[in-house]
Amino acid sequence: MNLLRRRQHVSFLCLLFVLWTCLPARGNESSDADDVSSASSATTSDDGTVLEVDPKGYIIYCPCMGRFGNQADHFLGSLGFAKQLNRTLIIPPWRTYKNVPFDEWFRVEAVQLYYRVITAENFMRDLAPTVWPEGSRIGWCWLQKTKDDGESYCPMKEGNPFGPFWDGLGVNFDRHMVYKFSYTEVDKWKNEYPGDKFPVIALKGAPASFPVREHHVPLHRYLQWSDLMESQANDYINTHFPGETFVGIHLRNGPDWVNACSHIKGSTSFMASPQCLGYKNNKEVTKEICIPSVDIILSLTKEVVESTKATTVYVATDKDPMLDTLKNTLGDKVKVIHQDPWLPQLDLIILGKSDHFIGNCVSSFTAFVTRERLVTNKPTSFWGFSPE
Ligand code: GFB
Repeated sequence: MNLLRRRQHVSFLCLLFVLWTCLPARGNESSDADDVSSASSATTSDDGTVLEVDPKGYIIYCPCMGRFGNQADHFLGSLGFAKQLNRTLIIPPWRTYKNVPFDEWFRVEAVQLYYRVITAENFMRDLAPTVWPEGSRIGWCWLQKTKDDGESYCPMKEGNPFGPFWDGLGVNFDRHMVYKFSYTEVDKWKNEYPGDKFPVIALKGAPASFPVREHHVPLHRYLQWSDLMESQANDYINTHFPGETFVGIHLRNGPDWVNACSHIKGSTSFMASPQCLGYKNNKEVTKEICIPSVDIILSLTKEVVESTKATTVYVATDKDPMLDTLKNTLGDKVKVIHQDPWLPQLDLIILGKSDHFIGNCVSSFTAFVTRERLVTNKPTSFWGFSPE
């Protein structure tokens, strides 16, 4: 009698299990059972290399806010977040008018000194077929949208650059997940979204703040230019001002900037301004800091050229290099050079190498150079701002 009851109980459990495995994916969540098993094994790449799969899972995001400087800020925060989550960071390509693989511009090996990372291109080629196969791809967002028929969804691929970014990696999403926690609530993320249940977290935007949080600034030491980028910048220097002491200046003066600076309205923090004003401060972001006058630019450049005994001024700008005005002020003994390079990143590299750099405190393009120079211990000044 007891045996019969036990058999009935076991058959009932078997029936439940069969029904459960036949059910379609539940609501917002994924059917992760397949992904879990693959996440704890190794896989083989096209060239025969055995790739370890990270059982703790992966995280990727679309660098879909702003241009390069903004994306670099987000990269540092996302790297820090991935490490706290203990998931491998799938490094997204940079987003310009196209996807630019991270390793075209930077050394992946340098980032790997800090933490586990893999480029998105390598992940998609070598690991996605087993760890994140088509049919199991969940798009994660904070705010969902609702379709006309009332169904809600994460707009992962809506608009530019979102759609082209994921298309560039060959990713479509099968389901969505609305996450509940902020990026500072790391323990909640870990407990609620473990790697065995959710092998890949693919976020609509970067899991990071803009501007970069203060404790993530030092991570910039792991952002090192690729040999190809370094050699292009060095070639330029060696051709135009080899061995000279030079001052690098960043003039952010295009129409988008003039417009942005009209919104400062006495705030104490505006875009990348913590790079000069600090993260905890009550000083105002003045008009002179955001969009310095010609007088400010000329007098500070002259002062720094004289104090460093520089023989060259390298001007980087998105619009007006002020070449004639600078040449008139600095005289014949100082070369004033403006390259307008095919890649803005070449300006960044050269500014980073200058003996003294003067930048725009509100710009994240400047902030990239500022952080690099903190790492290399080189001096930086800002238009319209004196440190005391
Ligand atoms: O880098 P970024 O986010 O810095 O965007 P901001 C500015 C972009 O303008 C750069 C170009 O990525 C370059 O493409 N650019 C700016 C320059 N300065 C230079 C320069 O000296 N040389 C070269 N070659 N190119 C934010 C934007 O810019 O400004 C936001 O990210 C928005 O989308 C806001 O437009 C007003 O922080 O300066």
